[in-house]
Amino acid sequence: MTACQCDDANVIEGDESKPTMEEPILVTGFEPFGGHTTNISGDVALALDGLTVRNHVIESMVLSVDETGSIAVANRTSEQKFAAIIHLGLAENAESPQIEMRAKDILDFRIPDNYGRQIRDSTITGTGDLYSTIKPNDWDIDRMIDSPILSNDAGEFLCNETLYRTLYALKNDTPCFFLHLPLEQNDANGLVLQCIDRMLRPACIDVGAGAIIQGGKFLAARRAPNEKHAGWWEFPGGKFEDGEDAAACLVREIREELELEVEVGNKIGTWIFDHDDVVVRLHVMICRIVSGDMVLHVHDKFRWCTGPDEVEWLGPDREIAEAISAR
Ligand code: PCA
Repeated sequence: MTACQCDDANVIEGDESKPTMEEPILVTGFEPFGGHTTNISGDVALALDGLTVRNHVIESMVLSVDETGSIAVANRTSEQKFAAIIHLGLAENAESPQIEMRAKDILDFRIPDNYGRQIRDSTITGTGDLYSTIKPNDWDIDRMIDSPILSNDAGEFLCNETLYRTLYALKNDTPCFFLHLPLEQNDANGLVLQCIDRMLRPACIDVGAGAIIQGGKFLAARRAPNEKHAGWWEFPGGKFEDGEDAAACLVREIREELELEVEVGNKIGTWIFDHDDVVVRLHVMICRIVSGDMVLHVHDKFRWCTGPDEVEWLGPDREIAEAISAR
């Protein structure tokens, strides 16, 4: 390589003024309130201050449990852009962490806030409920730390008010939601970091993966040397094209990759897998060959497997092979 080519490779045009720091992530918790002497949400926020997720530094704030606290982040968003905003609060009666998807346009305090304010049966703006700007379908919630659940009810107190005021103020698509934490859980810090990672990672790409089954065995194919992830074994398939579902995608992909005509049967399951540069949602379907003689186009080898341990699987495909074998 000449010096010139080498230089070219490292120069990104117009990059001189680009700041090296990415936008920060804002994590907020609350001070204790009601009869509590502590509040896990404020403790977690402080514990994460200064950590880095996907190249973004976490900045934390502990909010007062009153109107000033509820509006603090809304005010900050007018001056500063964040890569993601996650509000934390204590849900004293919850058994699991709750991913709050909705901020209700309601205030109805059972107890006064820390300033002595007690609002009953009132709205916040009168313009209706607002919704968190995250895509939980891309999160693989079932496999997250401490089994969080999706919730549509953030209460009628300060947590709801804070989420509402922040969403109302946000003029862009900054991912933002509220995580209610129960009084006790195993790893609140880990869950919050995992939520932040989910907020910052790319959207899922839907991919069909075919479990081609014949004579009690299932087909594994090895990615050819010139393909991405060369040498790893996988279930044949590929990205959904516009308008396709998993079945239509698999009929087309298996025709293109293997020159086989297949009939698509039941779904085995869905797996979300983060390859770092892309996140895929694999829709794994049973396929049965109806005609054709196999010709490999993107693979260099195939094998009919009876169990999950016979090849070096790519990403989640080993887990998928286990699920198929267990049937
Ligand atoms: N939880 C309260 C307000 C502050 C907090 O941590 C709530 O659920 O509204």
